[in-house]
Amino acid sequence: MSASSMRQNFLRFDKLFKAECRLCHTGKRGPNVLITGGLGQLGTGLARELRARHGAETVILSDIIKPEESEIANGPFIFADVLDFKCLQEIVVNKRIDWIVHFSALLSAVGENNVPLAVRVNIEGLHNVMELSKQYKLKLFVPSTIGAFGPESPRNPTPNLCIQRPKTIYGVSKVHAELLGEYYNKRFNLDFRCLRFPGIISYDSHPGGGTTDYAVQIFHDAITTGKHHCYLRPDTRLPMMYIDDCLRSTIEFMLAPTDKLSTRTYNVHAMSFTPEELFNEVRKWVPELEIEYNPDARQKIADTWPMVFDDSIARQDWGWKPSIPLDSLVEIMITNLRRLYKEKEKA
Ligand code: AKB
Repeated sequence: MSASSMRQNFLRFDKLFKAECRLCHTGKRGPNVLITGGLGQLGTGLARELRARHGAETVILSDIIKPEESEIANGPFIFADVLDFKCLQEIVVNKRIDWIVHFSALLSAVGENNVPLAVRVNIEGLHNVMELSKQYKLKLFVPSTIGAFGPESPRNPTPNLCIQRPKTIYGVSKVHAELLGEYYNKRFNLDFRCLRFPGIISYDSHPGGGTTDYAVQIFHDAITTGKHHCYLRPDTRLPMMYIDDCLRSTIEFMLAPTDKLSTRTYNVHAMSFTPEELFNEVRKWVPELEIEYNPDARQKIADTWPMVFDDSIARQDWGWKPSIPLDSLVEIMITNLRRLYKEKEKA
């Protein structure tokens, strides 16, 4: 993104944030935000973006795992188990929380390996944050996913509203979240907002056990071993997005005026590629990279997911537009990972 469009985005967010501040406790600063599952792939990045605009103290990262020094260097961190309603309630009250961003969840591949835990975290945990958000009139963001669709859904493209019969516990839990959130919105006026994300690609944080993880791992392998073992077939097309677009979509959507929203759950799209297409792009930077395809259980999951997302409703309603295409994504990943691995070597 160019410096002038970054500046334009910043000014636009700033105006929307000021409007938001009139609605919450914090007077002139931004809303107080609690991020659950904050040490996963998206939490620290979102905290960094929000803190840069409105001060470190306004965003509390939470998780049940012990943070690295670097993850807590720039603002508050607190232990929070989403299965413990009282623990969450105490944080909401004591820290005067206005928004919850509920990232805590088991993703598609790990969910299949531990269904009871996925049910607890993804469904019971959601019930806790939803009930709390209703009681304390918080704004609640819950990410959904391309995994909320199944083989009966149209797959190229997948519209915002169509049949959803996912075949993973992750997908089932996300459809449950979408429906319950929309119900709480209509029934109790809960300000529930939900984006369906594609596979998210980032260099400074790791995805935690999804079906789209290969699209991050291939970059690490390109720089370290020069060989990538891909667990999907070369022609498996899936929607993907660079993390900066994902975080920007979250902030823009959270700040979108209510009267612009014709629904509470939106598809967001950026690009769509196969492992072979990604491999060919990465090889422009690392010509010696090799790939071997050994499809495993994740292939079965990917075969039921959308190939291309139709996000026209998000574009129409609140102006969603991705800004990072595949070639830029590959350049960002390779140059930053080269730098990070060099720094690691020196340390
Ligand atoms: C997964 O692969 O499970 C996630 C997702 C697409 O929601 N990355």
